[in-house]
Amino acid sequence: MTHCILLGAPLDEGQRRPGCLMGPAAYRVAGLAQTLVALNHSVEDRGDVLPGPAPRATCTNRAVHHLPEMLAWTEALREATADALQDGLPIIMGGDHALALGTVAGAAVHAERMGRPLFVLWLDAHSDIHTVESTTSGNLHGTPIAYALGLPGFDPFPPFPHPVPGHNICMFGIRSVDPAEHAAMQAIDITVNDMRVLDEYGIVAPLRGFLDRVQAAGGMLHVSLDVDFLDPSIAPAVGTTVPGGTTFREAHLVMELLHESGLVTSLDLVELNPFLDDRGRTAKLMVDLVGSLMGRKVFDRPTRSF
Ligand code: 6HN
Ligand code: MN
Ligand code: MN
Ligand code: MN
Repeated sequence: MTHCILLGAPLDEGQRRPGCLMGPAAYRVAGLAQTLVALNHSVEDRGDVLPGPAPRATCTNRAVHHLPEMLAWTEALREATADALQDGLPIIMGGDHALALGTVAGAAVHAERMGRPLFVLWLDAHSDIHTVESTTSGNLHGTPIAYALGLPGFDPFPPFPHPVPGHNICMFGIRSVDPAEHAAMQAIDITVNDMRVLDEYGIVAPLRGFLDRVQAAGGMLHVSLDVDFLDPSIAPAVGTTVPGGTTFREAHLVMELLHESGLVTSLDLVELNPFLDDRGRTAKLMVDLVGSLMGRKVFDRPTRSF
């Protein structure tokens, strides 16, 4: 039994399409808490995180928008996530992916306190490794990985607390990478399992390889699940759809393997835009995936099945 702590992060300033701020409400309506309770977990919904007043801040990249708001969210989410980690498993209900600027930082603060290394599993169509300087869209939801790595180019932000080394970060589902992101990843020892890798090897071997490394290092594992990891045909409620995403069965398998590993210590649910949903199906699918991550299975196997 796990103590699950729900944190709402109703931010949508990390991109330009309004709607992600309705995400936490959609997860509550879709029965996230009830799903966890049905799996015998205890649930504490701490409500929505409230950012403090936005500080004055500017940067040289003219494309960047909502920088002061993002600074405020980052600080509030870092504190809320680090606090929640002391009491249980934080599940951050977004909100666009810029929320991970704060949640991964909070996980890093906690991991450092515990004297354990932090690992990050990034389930996304995008690599989100722009800096505040390199982003051409100006949308800061494309930057949290670079921030977590402690890369330069985040001047207005506080330095990332205890940067995560590249070899502790693993990406799955990648199929949209901008030129500056591509260059950044060539220079860093980071595991990029793009769709080419999944097509050739399937999802199991690459994921087990990463989880074995987390286990061997005694690491904490932060999982960041972007709705666009999934194929748009099954998860339409996202502003940045990219064709060729993971299937219903692949995504559930990822969650089941994560459950079996027992390694996950914090979880982001990001980029859900309920305004774009089709009768709640994406919100419900995301809740179902959390169910698999938290131990729901079709059949409990006493021995082996084949
Ligand atoms: N996400 N690379 C594009 C950009 O605007 O920087 C897309 C970012 C998508 C962000 O997946 O959370
Ligand atoms: Mn505190
Ligand atoms: Mn993302
Ligand atoms: Mn994405």
